[in-house]
Amino acid sequence: MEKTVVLIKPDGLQRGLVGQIMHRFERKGLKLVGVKMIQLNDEILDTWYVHHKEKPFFPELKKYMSWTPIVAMVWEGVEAIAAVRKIVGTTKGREAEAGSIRGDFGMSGQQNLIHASDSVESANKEISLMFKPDELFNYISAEDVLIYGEEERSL
Ligand code: 3AN
Repeated sequence: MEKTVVLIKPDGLQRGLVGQIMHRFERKGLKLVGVKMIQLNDEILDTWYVHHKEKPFFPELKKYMSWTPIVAMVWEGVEAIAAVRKIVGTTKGREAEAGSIRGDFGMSGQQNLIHASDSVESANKEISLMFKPDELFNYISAEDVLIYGEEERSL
């Protein structure tokens, strides 16, 4: 099974969308294996968004991401990284597919409510930046047998 990091960004928290956003992943059949609130600082954001460091919007992005605490989560499932990115939608809310979180709740390319890991490498990096090993949980969910076939459960 894959693990992927989802952040509910300051606009998602301020707009009271935490419950609705988490519900999207729960109803899909993904398993919540870690969750906490955290205040992002310069040190984390410089590493997190290293690929955007030279972009003109970087200072504004950092200001926005540290405006209030965020909600950080780890969701687990078969090919969870791609499945979660589909539910999140493309970067700009106004262009994102209807039915996706960004498509349903947002208009902005910056204030786009949510972050989701885009590869196994970024998921691993983001998990280690956000969570200590004892903040992630391995447990059996009664739903596992309903959500996956027997072979998929060992993926
Ligand atoms: P995604 O979150 O869809 O993977 P990335 O990784 O390209 O998109 O961008 C990371 C974050 O940087 C976005 N979620 C958004 O907040 C911000 N961002 C990306 N592109 C822009 C832009 N052109 N102007 C302002 N902010 C941006």
